[in-house]
Amino acid sequence: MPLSRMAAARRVLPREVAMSSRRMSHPPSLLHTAAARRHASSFGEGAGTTFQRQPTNREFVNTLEFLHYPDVALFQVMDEDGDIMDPGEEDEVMTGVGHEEAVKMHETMVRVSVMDNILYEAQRQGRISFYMTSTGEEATTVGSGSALEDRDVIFAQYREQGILAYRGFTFEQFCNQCCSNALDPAKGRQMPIHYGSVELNHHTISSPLATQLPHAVGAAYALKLEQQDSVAMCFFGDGAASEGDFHAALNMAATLKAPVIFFCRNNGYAISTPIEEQMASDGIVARGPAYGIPAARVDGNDIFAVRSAVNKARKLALEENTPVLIEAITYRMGHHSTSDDSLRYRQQGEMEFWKEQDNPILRMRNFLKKRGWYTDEQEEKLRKESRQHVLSALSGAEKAPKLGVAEMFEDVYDVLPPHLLEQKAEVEAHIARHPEAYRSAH
Ligand SMILES: Cc1ncc(C[n+]2csc(CCOP(=O)(O)OP(=O)(O)O)c2C)c(N)n1
Ligand SMILES: [Mg+2]
Repeated sequence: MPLSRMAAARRVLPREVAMSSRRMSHPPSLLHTAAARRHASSFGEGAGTTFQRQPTNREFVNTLEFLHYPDVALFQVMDEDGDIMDPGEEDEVMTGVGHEEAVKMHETMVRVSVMDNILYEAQRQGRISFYMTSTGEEATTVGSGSALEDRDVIFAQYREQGILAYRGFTFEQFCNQCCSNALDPAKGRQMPIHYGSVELNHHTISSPLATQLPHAVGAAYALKLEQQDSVAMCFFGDGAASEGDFHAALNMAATLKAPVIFFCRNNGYAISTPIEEQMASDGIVARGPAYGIPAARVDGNDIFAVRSAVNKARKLALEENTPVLIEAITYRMGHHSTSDDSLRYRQQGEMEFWKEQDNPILRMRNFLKKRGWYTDEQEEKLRKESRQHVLSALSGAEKAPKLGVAEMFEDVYDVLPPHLLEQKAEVEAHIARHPEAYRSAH
């Protein structure tokens, strides 16, 4: 109530008054305020029209109460042992996942985790310049992928390789991007892990935090105007939710009624900042209703809970033309990036504890084995094959040609502006002075 009361102080000037007042000598705001004051109640007749305070749906009370947001529970379908918690409701909560889809979800998570380990090590060996693993968070992205349609457009932060893998992005494509070679669709002009795919409806990742959120709202609004029957899916981290763009995006989406799913991977850290130092609110979920957006919190290590939540959010977004916010509680089981050493700010053994205690891949494996849908031998084989596949994709990507430095300056301007012409000449002169350091550049 206090929130809506604050909002009630705002008065709305009907369009006819706004139009006619322009012809009067009083400034419209003065005229409006004076007329509204005369009518202390919600409605009133004045200046030939009806004034109404917004929002209209409220009641008056005589006791002042401050609003406290209650802690929001986590929606869970499958527990840590891989058991469905409410078997009676299985069809409903598992949203029709059968043997084939469940195995696909599991195998995608395993493939991504194998790739993450190899590319992380590849950076340590100096073969690529940077990498970020999604270890421990595979269920958030693969579960989302399984709930969406291929025509839904994805806006990711940087730790969401799972959804690309689910949509069929190959190890070769991941490695070409990370090696910045000529086969990378961005022509090697992005840092590693800044994937993008036109074919898979995945917008290119952008490092400045939270910039993807307003972009996703714009895309969702366009999809709505074009009646595309698809949504924009926007991933972001708990840290990104502290950026101004987050708030602008939620408000814009709510007022434009854009079908966008805001999906927060709350993995407990923004680099070295733990969640409790980042915010005093009950996580991110509490912010949805503040903007008029339906919101839910799910167990992000439970792939069925994620799938079910995204599935329902998608329906809601399309049927009711509304944004939806999902907060998935998970845990970052790796360092922030290859530039980070998380042992400097989290306890020795913390990561290992979560890896064994609450690991989305172990949970899904338990589920599949209990159903007789998968064996340890199958997973071992998959891991071995995936390892070989990633290693060969990586060495292929390393050997592929790189594009010349001139490419850095192309595809943005039709005619290069003077400052870029100057920079281009500077780079070329530098390379000409040090040819031994730039053998692959031409
Ligand atoms: C505008 C901006 N500020 C700071 C950074 C540096 N930075 C990169 S990642 C990161 C933490 C983000 O944390 P979170 O959103 O929780 O994502 P996670 O890494 O945990 O997946 C920061 C501060 C940035 N990339 N962009
Ligand atoms: Mg985080």
